[in-house]
Amino acid sequence: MKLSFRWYGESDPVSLRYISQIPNMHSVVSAVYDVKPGEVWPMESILKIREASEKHGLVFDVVESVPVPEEIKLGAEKATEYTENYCENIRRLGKAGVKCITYNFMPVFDWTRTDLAFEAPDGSTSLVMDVDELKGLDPLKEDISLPGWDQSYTKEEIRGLIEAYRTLGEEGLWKNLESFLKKIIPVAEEAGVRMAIHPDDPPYPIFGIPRIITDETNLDRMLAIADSPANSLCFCTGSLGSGLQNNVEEMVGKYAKRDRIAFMHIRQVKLSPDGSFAEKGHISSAGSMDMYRIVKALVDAGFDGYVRPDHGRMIFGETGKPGYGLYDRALGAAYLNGLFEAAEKEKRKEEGKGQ
Ligand SMILES: [Mn+2]
Repeated sequence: MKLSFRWYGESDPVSLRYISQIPNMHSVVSAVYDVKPGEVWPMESILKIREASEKHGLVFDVVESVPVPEEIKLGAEKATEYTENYCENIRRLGKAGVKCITYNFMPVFDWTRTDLAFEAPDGSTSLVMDVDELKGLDPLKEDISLPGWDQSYTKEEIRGLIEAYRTLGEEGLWKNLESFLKKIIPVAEEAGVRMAIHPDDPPYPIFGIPRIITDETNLDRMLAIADSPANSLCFCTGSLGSGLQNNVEEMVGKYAKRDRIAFMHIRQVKLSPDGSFAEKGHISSAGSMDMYRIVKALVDAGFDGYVRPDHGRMIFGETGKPGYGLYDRALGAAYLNGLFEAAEKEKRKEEGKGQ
């Protein structure tokens, strides 16, 4: 595996210097942030990230994300032009040495939570989702805004988008994903890039807006659209693990064996029977997922893709972007290093090769 860390560019309070000090760190996961979704990224901006990474002995070979504009997801008039631009971004990133591009196909809102700084008894804070708080809210009827939502939309625009997606429905969204993949996957193959779709977070419909990258049945359907390693998953344990329907430990093994995981986001959630969840420290005992089983499934399948600690809590008094502080993610990275070392040694022992 190649250990990686997300970096939000020069304005990120977590510097590349700090990232490079985390043991075994290999890759920088970043993006060009000052270009609107649907537009082409300037080569200069891409190469700037590469140079900055190299200065700290790191490799810029994972992009998260090249955002898919709403027009593509909706199959709107501009979809063709934006898909061509998207293909151009894939080509440019491939030329710059990028091997993996993450994206998602979530309508309107990216991840959704009800609180970004819920305080645990130990004083740490993390992102949580309380399904009761969501119930009864209707963004078409009232002025609501949840943490994490794109603030660049006006309320009117959000209403328009929600209505358009409700009309489009799940099958309409599938159709648009299919047309998009049929165009971009051959380009990715040629560019030597693996496209890694991030699951919907959380993995169920919200406000009647369809969400389709949610569970095993739908992941199978998505991967079958283009049966190629270039059409792969960014397997996010936290996103899939916040759906009661998902057995994450088994799913990881299944897709890793088929070589359809290009990128792993590993984080822990504590899931309640009603579907509410809280993000936790990475260790198995803190939440609902067995992290050793997840890592062992990857190692046993010969996984050689990218891994990053995903959201962390805010600890040690750190402030900053919710989920993306340095300390808890660095602890997560150290923990993952330990799990991988143990699983690799275990595998060698099982194969009779000793340690
Ligand atoms: Mn994730």
